[in-house]
Amino acid sequence: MRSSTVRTADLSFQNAANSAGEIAPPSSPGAAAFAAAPAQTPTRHLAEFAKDVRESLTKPGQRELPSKYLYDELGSALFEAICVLPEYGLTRADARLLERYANEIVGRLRSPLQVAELGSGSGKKTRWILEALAQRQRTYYYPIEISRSALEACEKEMGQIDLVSVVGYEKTYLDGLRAVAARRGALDHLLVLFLGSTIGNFDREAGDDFLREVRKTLRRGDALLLGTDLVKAVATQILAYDDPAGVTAAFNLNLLSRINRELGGDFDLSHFRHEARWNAAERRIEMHLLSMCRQNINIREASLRFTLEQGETIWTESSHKYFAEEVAGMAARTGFTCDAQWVDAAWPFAQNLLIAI
Ligand code: AVI
Repeated sequence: MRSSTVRTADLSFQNAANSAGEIAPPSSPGAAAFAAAPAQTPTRHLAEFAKDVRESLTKPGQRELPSKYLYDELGSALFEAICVLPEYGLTRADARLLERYANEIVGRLRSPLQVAELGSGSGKKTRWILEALAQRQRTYYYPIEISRSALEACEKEMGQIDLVSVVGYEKTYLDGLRAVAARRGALDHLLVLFLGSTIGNFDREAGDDFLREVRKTLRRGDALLLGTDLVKAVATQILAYDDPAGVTAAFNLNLLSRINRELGGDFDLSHFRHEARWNAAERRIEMHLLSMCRQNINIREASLRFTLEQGETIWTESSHKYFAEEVAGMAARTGFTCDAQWVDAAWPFAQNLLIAI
């Protein structure tokens, strides 16, 4: 059977700011929305954008901007380009593991099983899991995504797989997951996919909090397939976030352009340089925008004027890296057990199968 439906939720969720607002820790660059937002931020969300920008840029000490705002339409397109950069092996490793081990992963799960994916994007990588599962049972797949265009692409692509029915939820991760959990039958098990190491864009504590929230929506025996990018040579990690073609730099700088476009900012992009730093203590890559000179900034819609000193930075994103062995601890702290782990040999990255206990 082929069938597909996009369950359009409240359209106010069709905005990156709103989505990530639910999952991002309030005091850090936090979680990426990981999805395309509309080209124009609706007026009602501009006020929230302006407030977030004002608050994060005026933090005492390190100035910040929330990473969720990296993903406007242009930012999302640049992120897609990052995913195919030779230096950014993360996305390919994620996909390789799913392709290679889909049968094994599915073989460890209980039937009947439904599948939900947090931030599905177009769902390309998920095809392997769905095809493996469809060999044994009719499968419901619920992509949860705040970008309607990504959701529609996903619905179109995955709806082609025999014995897979797609019901998209245009909602935030946790709202979507709660809706999926509420509609399943008493005997249905759930597999939640959280791929691509998006968990790494949370601060570690906030990541644990998020996993606990996911766990609350699940029943004992339900599963979470969690993708985690692993610690690797520092030079490799830096190149992945500071590629010679300048795509990641453009992705980072676009945040200032977005503020200029949407909030009447006057950032001069030629006075900034993209920086990727390895923070060894926190085991994370940090993206910063480095001010190349002393400069005055005015952001009209945020009612904000401030001076950036030469050498001062704005911290825009964190991407935490993991040791394969630490995932069991994350699982234990958040109500899961780590049942199995698959690690890519070419690009250290792990798919972790967590089971709710
Ligand atoms: C979405 N997320 C997992 C990416 C990462 O690797 O942290 C975002 C990214 N930022 C720069 N390059 C990729």
